[in-house]
Amino acid sequence: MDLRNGLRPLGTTPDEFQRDLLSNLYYRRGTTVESASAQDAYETLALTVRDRLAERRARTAAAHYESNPRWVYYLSAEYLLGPQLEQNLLYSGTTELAPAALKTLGFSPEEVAALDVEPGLGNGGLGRLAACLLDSLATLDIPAVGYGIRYDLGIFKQEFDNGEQVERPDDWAFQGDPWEFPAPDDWQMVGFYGFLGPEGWVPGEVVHGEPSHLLIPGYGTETVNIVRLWRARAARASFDLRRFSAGQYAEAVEEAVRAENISKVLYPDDSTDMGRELRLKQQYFLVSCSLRDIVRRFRFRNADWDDFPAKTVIQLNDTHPTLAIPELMRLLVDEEKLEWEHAWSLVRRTFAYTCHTLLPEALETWPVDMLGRLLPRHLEIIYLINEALLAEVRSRFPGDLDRVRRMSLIQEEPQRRVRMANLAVTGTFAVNGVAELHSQLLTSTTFADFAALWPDRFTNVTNGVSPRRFVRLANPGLSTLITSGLGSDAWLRDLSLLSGLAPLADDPAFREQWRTERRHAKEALGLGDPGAMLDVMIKRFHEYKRQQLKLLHVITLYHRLRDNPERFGVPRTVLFGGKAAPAYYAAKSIIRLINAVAAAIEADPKAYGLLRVVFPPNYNVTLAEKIIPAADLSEQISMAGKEASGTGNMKLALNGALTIGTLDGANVEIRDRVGAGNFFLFGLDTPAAAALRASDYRPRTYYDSDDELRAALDAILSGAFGGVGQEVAHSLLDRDEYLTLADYRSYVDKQDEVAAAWEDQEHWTRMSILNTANSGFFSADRTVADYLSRIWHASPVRLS
Ligand code: B1H
Repeated sequence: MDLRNGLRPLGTTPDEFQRDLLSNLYYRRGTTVESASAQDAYETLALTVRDRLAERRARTAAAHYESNPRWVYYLSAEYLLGPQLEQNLLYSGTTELAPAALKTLGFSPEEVAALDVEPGLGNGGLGRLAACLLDSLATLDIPAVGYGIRYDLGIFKQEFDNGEQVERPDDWAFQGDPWEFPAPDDWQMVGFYGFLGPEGWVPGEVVHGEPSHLLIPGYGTETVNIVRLWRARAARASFDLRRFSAGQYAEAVEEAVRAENISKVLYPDDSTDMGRELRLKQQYFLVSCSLRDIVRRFRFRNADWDDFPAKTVIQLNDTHPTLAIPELMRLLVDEEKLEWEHAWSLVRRTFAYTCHTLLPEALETWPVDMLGRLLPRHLEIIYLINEALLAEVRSRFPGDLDRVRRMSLIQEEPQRRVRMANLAVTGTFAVNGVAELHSQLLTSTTFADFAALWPDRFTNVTNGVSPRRFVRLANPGLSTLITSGLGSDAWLRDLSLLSGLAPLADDPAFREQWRTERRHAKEALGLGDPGAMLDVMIKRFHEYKRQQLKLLHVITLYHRLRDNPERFGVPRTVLFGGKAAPAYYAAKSIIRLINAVAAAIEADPKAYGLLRVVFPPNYNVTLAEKIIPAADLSEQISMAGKEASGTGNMKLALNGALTIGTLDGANVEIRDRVGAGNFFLFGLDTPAAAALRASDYRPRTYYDSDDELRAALDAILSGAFGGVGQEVAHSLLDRDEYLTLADYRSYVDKQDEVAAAWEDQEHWTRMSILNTANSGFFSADRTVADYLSRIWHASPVRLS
């Protein structure tokens, strides 16, 4: 097999791999075996693996160019790609070659893997979903590019100081990033501020966007796609030599610093828009660079703008990249001189929008003043789009002024603000929620008015996760067992094949092997007693997710064991993992209280061997891959009607954890598939929760009438946990926005059923196997297939 231009493919034998490793050590790292550090070994291995993917990338790019296909462009402010080394070893088929080759350099695979820092360019589920979709797009051979921002500092590193969360900067690329290909010559220019003159927008500030890309290989195919990440640079050599010479060192670099601040840091807020203007600048920076790149790529093979929608679909990952809509209008009308209506018809057929929330406070809006100052022409375009929208609303619903007010792209009170979600719905041909329940609630509540106007625009695409990363890489032992149970590893590319495990749930020998693998994963995690049930709640901290409900249960268990240790029952390790937004005080209080309760239980000899709370800091993809395979019980306990989907719920079920959960997000679909008998359901459903909230909800009535609940809250209030967390208890008693007290009894009783079920390990294992067997639907490959058939309509291009 020859590559284009007569290049021969890199070798796949151990000798060839080792020779390439040494050659990279000498010629690219510039060092020798004798003086190689662990970092040298890591980077050399990364380069050797990357080269093998780069070769496939070259062939993928050639095949894509040749076929001039319809492209899927994914615009996202966040990507949580996870550690790259093991994945790229697996996908390039070199996993077996690496250990021996490293040995010649004098290093073990473990010490080298420990240097593989994950790029934490996202907050949580939304960023990880983006990474899973790119993985599946490549696996399904779809021509696709992800666009994002190359933040210098990713999501903060979480540490605990006296039980309190402290945030440390995450300079993930401090040592350089061996996986990245910088492409500084593909820079784009981005304008901000300025004024609208007779010739149009004259920006007052210009910065450069410099891209680099990471390779996104498909599994079991030769396709290698890319994710292109933009980094902000000062537009010109902005170093002020005169000032520097005069000793004004800070002033000398002021302009460069201001420009480069745009891609300095990921905003660690996953519910409200903070960071204000800089955040808005980031959003426009991403959009402007990416659209120019998309247009440049369109022009390689196309000349006619009318072909643009047929060749291009741009998916907006939530509203963060929504400025792409007015930006493309600006490019077409102001620069390409298309008529407004013509341009609008192209734009409306190009974009699609995924909404990821139901929390009203998470729907982005931007002050008209700020947006108009930063992007005067875009505000003007938004006004023009709004005029047409409101004219359509008035003609469809004459006299309905309230509807016009609700649907307007501009909110008037208490401050004039641009509603990004309304803009996203108006400027796209498809809008999807991320789970069945979520999509239903979007059309019946959040976007009810828009659904009445444009019913066909709305659809659902239930989220999914990468089975390669979250089963094969995270859980190699269980994966081997699954492969032997199914007689093939084809499940890694068609996860519905997992259903073939169902009959094995009745096979005692298979159940024994299943338990063994799960125990190994628990031992590898090394937290808590491997004989205890591992009960995990891993996700961002938010009051709607209700870590506080889990904590009340822990305190109740603790009280029971203190009062009656002989009758305690099942030993448990309760594991929490997750970060709180730095300015989200209520969430940080819950973290501190969890750590205080953990310490109190740890210090009490009565709890020894029965109950333990562990909270490893800095939950991220790397840690998730260790925790998920070890988990027995998956906590999915958000207030019904609040969690859009969840994806941790899918990862845990796929690895054989049983779920205790509410009817929220994708929990509903998980329960439908794994069977009600293999799922621990509790709590109010969405209509009941909404009704209770709308009524005169009094959390204190639950406190007054439930002895165990009262004891748990009283313990916090009386200072039993080092005097920490009183504000958490007060907020529950006074307001309890997320109905924690209303769901407490149902939750605790259901947990008692969980404990009883655990006592019968044969039955539990059966349920565990059935969870895995029936979760094949939650592959991100299926999610991408749904996006393809409902929204993208793009076709695979395979390498010949
Ligand atoms: C989700 C976000 C999010 N929904 C704002 N919304 C952000 C909102 O930095 N910000 O401003 C960042 C993130 N993230 C999550 O998306 C949902 O809560 C989950 O339920 C869902 O599974 C996930 C993926 O769809």
